[in-house]
Amino acid sequence: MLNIILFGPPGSGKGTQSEKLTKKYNLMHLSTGDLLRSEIQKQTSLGNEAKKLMDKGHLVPDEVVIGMISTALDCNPKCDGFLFDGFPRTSAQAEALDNLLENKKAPIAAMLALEVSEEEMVKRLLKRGETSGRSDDTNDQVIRERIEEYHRKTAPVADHYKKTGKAIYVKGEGSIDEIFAALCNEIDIRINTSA
Ligand code: B4P
Repeated sequence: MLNIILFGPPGSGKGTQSEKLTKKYNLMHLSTGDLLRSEIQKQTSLGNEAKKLMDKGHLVPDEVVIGMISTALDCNPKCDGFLFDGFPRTSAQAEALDNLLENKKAPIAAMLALEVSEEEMVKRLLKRGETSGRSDDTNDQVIRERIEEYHRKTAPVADHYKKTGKAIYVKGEGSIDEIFAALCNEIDIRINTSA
């Protein structure tokens, strides 16, 4: 089983690269952002609560997203591996993920972190907001708050993976194909050394 985390600030290309990586390595894509937006679309009580926080650029409570990931892991017992996109985003989520994967005896192989400048992220998200209909992508202030929230709560998660040598940094600026090739190169190194 190959379990990979795609890590990075909002607009760094996690969703974009996840689509390509899951196809190439036959992984199950688990995006907490997508799972939350699906709840919002269905207008569940969880979705309605999450929307209030997401529209302000804040994170959704840990217990909500951990519960979603736990359910998704249980529902897919036979897949070749998981690509975690946008999860974990806090230290508590990282610890919960370790525990969930320990039960499966399939730890994280690598945490691939995309590095992108703040101005580039803001530019990309505002551009996506023109067509995506995502309310968190249309307001410059909300985008800046998401980036602040990333520095406050999410950036420290990298230390969790640095301790075990699993944090790998990849340049997230350039063409989508160039970045994809760099990510594949890092994954292939891990696959070949574990074979
Ligand atoms: P997410 O859905 O995870 O989304 P994101 O961080 O905004 O963007 P992502 O990084 O995937 O976007 P991408 O670069 O692919 O989170 C949304 C919200 O959900 C969070 O703010 C939070 O409130 C909540 N949430 C989610 N997970 C949570 C968790 N675990 N805990 C608590 N709360 C959680 O795309 C951006 C744009 O850039 C696209 O338009 C794309 O086309 C473009 N792009 C990508 N690569 C490019 C490149 N190389 N060059 C030019 N443009 C590029």
